[in-house]
Amino acid sequence: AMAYGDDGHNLREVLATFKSCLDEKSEILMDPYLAGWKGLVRFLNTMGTIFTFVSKDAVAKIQIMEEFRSGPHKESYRTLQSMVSYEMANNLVDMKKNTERPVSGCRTILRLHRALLWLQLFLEGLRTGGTDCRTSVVCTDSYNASLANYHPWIIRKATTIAFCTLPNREAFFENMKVGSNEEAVEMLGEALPHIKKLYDITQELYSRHKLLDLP
Ligand code: 1PX
Repeated sequence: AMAYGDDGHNLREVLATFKSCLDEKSEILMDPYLAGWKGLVRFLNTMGTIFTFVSKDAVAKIQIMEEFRSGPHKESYRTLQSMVSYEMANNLVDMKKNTERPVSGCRTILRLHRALLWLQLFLEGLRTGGTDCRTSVVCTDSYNASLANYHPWIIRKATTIAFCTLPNREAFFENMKVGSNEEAVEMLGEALPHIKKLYDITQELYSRHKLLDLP
């Protein structure tokens, strides 16, 4: 398999993409937000085929959003804020399950938003964990504190099994292609506040519009 970073990408660049999401009005730009997720999926694809079920779902959601971004209302999907205004004003958001409307951008982004909390917790755990910290434990704890609350039993089970295959912290940092362990820790310390900010702004936006429980 091609090692991560061979195509000129590394995790530093991926996380920097998230940093570039905020515009001058503190709105979250859709294109770099999706580009950030695509970079994470590329990284995930180097972690073994056991994670295929995860990357497939992430890719499907990215594609839904890319279709909105290239469709007739693409300007309305320029930022997360404009998406929420547009879909709410045009009654495009399904508040109940099993209705006939097509999937909304709001519910699709909500899934990625919840995954962003997992990412934040996981990276923070990697950053502050000792050299002998177990990444599978850090990953499971982060998952249980975030996404697991929204997943059915079967997904939680599959996810927990896949986490057991994660390499140790050193190999993980090696795979990130950002230099020494110390440099990886420093890079994470620089990137995490930006990810947290994106998460907090989206959380506030969704909470204000009562969108946090979209089916
Ligand atoms: C240095 C760390 C970088 C690691 C990068 C990993 C990027 C992971 C990208 C994961 C994106 C996951 C999106 C999941 C969205 C979701 O919750 N989907 C569920 C609900 O969707 P629905 O449309 O039905 O309402 C869906 O059921 C999910 C199915 C797949 C399981 C998702 C498990 C996510 C676990 C977190 C990622 C683990 C990767 C660990 C590798 C270090």
